[in-house]
Amino acid sequence: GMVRKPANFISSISDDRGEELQYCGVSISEVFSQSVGVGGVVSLLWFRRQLPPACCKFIEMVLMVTADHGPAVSGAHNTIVTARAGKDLVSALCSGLLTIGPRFGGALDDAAKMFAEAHDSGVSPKDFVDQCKKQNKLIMGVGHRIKSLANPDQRVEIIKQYAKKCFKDNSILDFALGVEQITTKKRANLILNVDGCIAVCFTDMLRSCGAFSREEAEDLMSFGCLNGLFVLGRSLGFIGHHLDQLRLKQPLYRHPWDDITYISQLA
Ligand code: Q5B
Repeated sequence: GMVRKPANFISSISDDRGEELQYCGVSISEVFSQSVGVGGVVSLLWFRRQLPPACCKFIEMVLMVTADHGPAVSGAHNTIVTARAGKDLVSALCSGLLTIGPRFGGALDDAAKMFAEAHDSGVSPKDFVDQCKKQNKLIMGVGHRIKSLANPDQRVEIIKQYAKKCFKDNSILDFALGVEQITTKKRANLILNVDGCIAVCFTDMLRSCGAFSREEAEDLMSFGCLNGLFVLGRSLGFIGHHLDQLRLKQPLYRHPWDDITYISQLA
């Protein structure tokens, strides 16, 4: 008989071959007739399932609170400098995205891992903070340049309140808030930050919403899906900054000499 040539590619999230485009088996007509929203589309394409409405709404809230945090942060700054150097939208966007990492915006997956592992091990928040200090490890998802106990981050409040109201379990969030109580005694800006708060609430959601086995939830986190949420959300802002610079007809940026300390000397 005929032997089918083995395929070079395997894909499981979308299909455009039939009459209608499908996102994980759901036709594009149904995506609209069932009003699944952006959160529902993310849930189909990233998690390959239709998550309950409270989870889809949470995904949308995460995208909304991470959409922008002003022109001064690393990523927006890069986007603006690139736009002003005359580059196109995709280049300016990518230049901004490439700054997302462990210090800026890309701490979510590691924060989820650190807090979930610590919580699951049964260690107390105080002992966890001490262990990290002993190992000289920063706690991912803790600390902010400008936000502090005296200047709380409303984004964190919004996420926290929603998780408390809508998720069946908040144990990782509660553990992280216990950690925050200890770290803020050392410095007022060592708060649970926006990356950390989203990460712990998302982990509680993945574990308690009933749509994932524990193994599936762990896998998703190891694949980097939480940083993906920040990347997706902040892309909205970076594109906005690119368009804004063109609208404002901003010239090439050159950093002023008097704001650079030149220390070049022969060693
Ligand atoms: N210390 C965020 O640092 C920042 C500590 C800590 C224990 C910690 C720092 C950090 C972990 C990574 C993280 C996400 C670099 C941040 C974001 C999105 C954003 C951004 C925006 C947006 C800030 C001073 C002293 C030192 C440190 C100690 C600091 N962090 N100890 N665990 N996590 N956090 N990133 O203020 O004894 O004096 O030597 O790496 O979660 O990116 O808006 O800007 O939406 O765009 O520069 O919100 O916290 O302070 O690094 O000079 O540290 O605090 O060991 O202690 P800073 P540093 P000592 S959210």
